[in-house]
Formats: sequence, structure tokens, C-alpha cells
Amino acid sequence: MKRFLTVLVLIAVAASTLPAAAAPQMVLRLGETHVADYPTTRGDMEFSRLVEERTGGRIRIEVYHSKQLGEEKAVIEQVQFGAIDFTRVSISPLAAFAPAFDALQMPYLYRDEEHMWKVLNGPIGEEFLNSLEPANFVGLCWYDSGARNFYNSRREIKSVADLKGLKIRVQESKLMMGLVSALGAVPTPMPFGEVYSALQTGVIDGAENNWPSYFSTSHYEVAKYFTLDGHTRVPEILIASKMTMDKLSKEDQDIIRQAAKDSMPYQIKLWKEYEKVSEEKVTAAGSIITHLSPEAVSAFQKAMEPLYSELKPELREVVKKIREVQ
Ligand code: GTR
Repeated sequence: MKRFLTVLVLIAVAASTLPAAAAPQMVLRLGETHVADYPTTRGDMEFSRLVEERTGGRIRIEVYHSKQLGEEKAVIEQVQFGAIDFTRVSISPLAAFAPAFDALQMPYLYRDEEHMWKVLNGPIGEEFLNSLEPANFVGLCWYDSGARNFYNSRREIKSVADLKGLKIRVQESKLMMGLVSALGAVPTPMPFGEVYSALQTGVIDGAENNWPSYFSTSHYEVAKYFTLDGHTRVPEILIASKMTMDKLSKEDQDIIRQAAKDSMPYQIKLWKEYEKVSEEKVTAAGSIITHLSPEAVSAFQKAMEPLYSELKPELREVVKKIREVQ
């Protein structure tokens, strides 16, 4: 018995002299609108993992997916005044806070995906990430979001004329409202989380998004006509609150910036896989997928030209530079 007690005492002493399991000194929050297995959420988680690893567990970033912290616009506002530390959002709603971002989401702006990545990974993309500081954000990195397409519950869209009069949900973005109006449809801005029931109850006829969002939100169940018009490529962005970043040492700020950049290839790889899976699933579930003829695509492009002439001169200048990127 005595021996047993001695052993117990020894164990207790040993345990008390062990270093405590590294408790994080700082726990930060990241808001994400998508569900846990969506490519952007998994990118956020990779970013968080890298930060934790590279700070030896001092900084932990908790990812709140599935809009647990709110819808995109509300989360951006909270990031702006430091109540939420990070968020991954589409640049469409961000443009309400930093209007120059509209230049990056103009319709049919990029020749293809490769062109978009050259722009985002080059000096223009870097300048845009850095341009957010006056608005109290720190731009960290870009994620993939493919191309956006129209879908609706009423009819197959084979031409611009087929969109006429349809009520189409858009993100809370002036540019997107203008885009839908230019096509003769009626834009209805609404938070992402309300779109399913609005489609189901007929408050709206359709919406527009990429394959993964059309699938992961189950919108395909209530809007089966999907037209591959590819009107925009709207990059996703990971941003930090400037107030949060200002509290960190230069070294930790650098770790965060680098971790974000290093999470990009992972997100982009998952994106490609999920795009395919989404296409297969919605097709198998009975969505009617419409491919546009080259003439119809030209007509879509022509209908949206006024959006370019309405741009402020300084943004037109950015668009010109984007187009020049080879
Ligand atoms: C998705 C994007 C979301 C959100 C959504 C929307 O493609 O990943 O962040 O902006 O579109 O349409 O609201």
C-alpha cells in the first residue's frame, strides 16, 4: 500500500512539472457562409491549421462555417469594426465596402480561368489585396469560385430574350443588380441563406451562381433550369480585420499572410474536384443543363457592354490593365 502511494505521489509530482499542454494565447474567429465540406470552408480550415502550426499553437483560428456568425454582408461589417477577426467572402458584397473591387468582377472580363489567376497572382491582385486597409480590412489571399451562371424554376434560358421579366436573386451588389437589369430581368438582392425558400415559394424565379453553390445549397431541387452562360468570374477573398492584425506582432502578421497564401493551392484543387462532383450530382438529379451557342454568348456580352461604359474612369483604367495581362 505504502509503495502504491509513493508511486501515486511520484506520478503527481511528475505531472505537475510537465509543461502545460500549449494553451493558445489568442483565439480568433473566422466567419464562413458555406457548409463544412465546401471548398472555401476547407481552405479556411487549412489556413487555420497552418497558422496554429507555425505559431506553435499560440494563435488558434476557429472557423465558424454555415453562416453561424451571420450572412456575408453582416459579417463583413463586423470584421470592419473588429468584432469578427477574419472572413472568407465573395468580392461581390465586399465591393459595397471597397468599390474598386467591381473592376475585378465585370462580366466576361477574363478570357479564361488562367487569365484570371495571372491577374490575381500578379501585381494587380496584390494591389487589390493591399487596397483594403483604408476600409479597415487586410486582404490575405484569393480562392477559386469558378464561373457564375443563371438558373431558374420557370424555363430554359437559351438566349437573352428568355430572361426577360424573370425575377433573379443577386448578391447585395450594385454591379450585379445592373448586370441582371441589362439583360431585361428583374434583380432582387437578398442574402444567400434566403434564396432556397424564395425559389421554393416563387418570391423569385431564379438566381445565379457556380456549380458548387447551386449544388451545396440544394437550389437545384427548386430551380432545375441551369444555363452555362458564364457571365462572371467572381473571385473569393480571405480578409482579416485590420483591428485584429494591428494587435499582432509583425512576425505573427507575416505568418498569417503567408499561411493564407499557402492555403490557396489546396482550396483550388478541392474546388476543381467539387465543381465536377456538383455538375454530376445536379445532372443526375434531373437539372436541365443548357449550353449556349456562340451567337447567344455574344448577345449576352453585347447586352452587358453598357456596364463597362458606366464604370468610373479610374475603374475603366483598371479594366484596361486587366485585359492587357497576357
Ligand atoms: C457563392 C459565394 C458565397 C456567396 C454566394 C452568394 O458563390 O461563394 O460567398 O457570395 O455565392 O451568391 O451569395
